[in-house]
Amino acid sequence: MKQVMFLNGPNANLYGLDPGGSYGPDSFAQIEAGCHARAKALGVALSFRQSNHEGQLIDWIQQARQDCDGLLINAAGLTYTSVAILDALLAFDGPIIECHMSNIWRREPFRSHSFVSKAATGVVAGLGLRGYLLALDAMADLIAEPAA
Ligand code: DHK
Repeated sequence: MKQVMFLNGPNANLYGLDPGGSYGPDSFAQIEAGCHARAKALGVALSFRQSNHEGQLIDWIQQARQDCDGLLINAAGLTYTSVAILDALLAFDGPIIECHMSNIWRREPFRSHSFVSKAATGVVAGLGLRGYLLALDAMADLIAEPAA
């Protein structure tokens, strides 16, 4: 079975606590459960993780080099600051999908420059949980074995 890792950065654990805010009503636990259900339906093994710590995220990206066929990442606030996360992503050989709950280009100008995008195969933003599920669909396609 193909393996994918979905990494979530700082403060993603707070999603859903401000339903009127930028990230919508879904809690992090609901997002995680939704992604696991979609991965199961797609026949893909999913490791879904969150950390508030840059070094932990980098360790997981490096681990994915050995364990995973594809990587999805919402680096949250580190998207705009972390050259170290970009460097770790550039060392990953498989497809990478950058995800954001909100439409980052519709928000403050400082959210318009993503280091992660320099390593990403594609980007999904602004669609909340729906976007995470679409990203998993796309990843399953990207890592599928070519038809014999
Ligand atoms: C999540 C965050 O925590 C913010 O720092 C980013 C991203 C946007 C999101 O939309 O999921 O700016």
